[in-house]
Amino acid sequence: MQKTITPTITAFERSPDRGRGLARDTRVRWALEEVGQPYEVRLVSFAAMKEPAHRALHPFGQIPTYEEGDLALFESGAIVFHIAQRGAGLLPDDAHARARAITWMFAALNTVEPPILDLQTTKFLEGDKPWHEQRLPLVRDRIRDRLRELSARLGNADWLDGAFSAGDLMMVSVLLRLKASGMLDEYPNLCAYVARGEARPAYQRAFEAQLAVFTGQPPAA
Ligand code: GTB
Repeated sequence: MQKTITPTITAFERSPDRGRGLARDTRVRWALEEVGQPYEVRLVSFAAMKEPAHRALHPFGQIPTYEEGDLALFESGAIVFHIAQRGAGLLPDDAHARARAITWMFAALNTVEPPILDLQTTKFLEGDKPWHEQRLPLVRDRIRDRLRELSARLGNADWLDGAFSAGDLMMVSVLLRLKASGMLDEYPNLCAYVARGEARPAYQRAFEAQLAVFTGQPPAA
């Protein structure tokens, strides 16, 4: 990164997944680790997220946020993009390759993540609705459409467009939310793609740091 100011991000004080990588600070931590930027974390409770002080940083009262000097950002996509633009290794130098990597970030957030979020919503917030059992297969089919298309595009490649980029970081982050559903298993190349992302040392460090909030154990140096 160009600046020497250490950024501060926010993360859950208590995450429903107990720090196992599903909350969106993981992708921000991962991006920071990829570019070698040290960072600080401010943990926030669910109540504090809705207080004016936090809403000044995040109008929707959520995590993650990112503060760097007098710059304050919210939205994990915007934060990862900012980190990728400032640091080295997440966006190619070639202008066209860079534009394509950014396109994949948007594809992850705008095209692939929405049906995956629908699955979480219907599972956890709509389970008691009389139409829940009818809706579930429709939502699953919409996810399958996207997975089939993504799988076809990825083919046998390691990453979506040449070298690993912020586009892959975002796409792997989005797909990780499907692991527990078993739906990824239908697409072996996507499973391998996600595993490649998870195997990256920067991802491992990000995961361990988030988990450490819940275990109380500092991540291995
Ligand atoms: N579009 C925003 C972004 O990408 O930054 C969405 C941010 C968002 O949804 N933040 C969630 C949040 O703050 C945490 S990540 N929720 C609290 C609230 O809205 O009051 C979503 C999330 C949370 C927990 C799990 N989990 O434990 O499994 C997974 C995902």
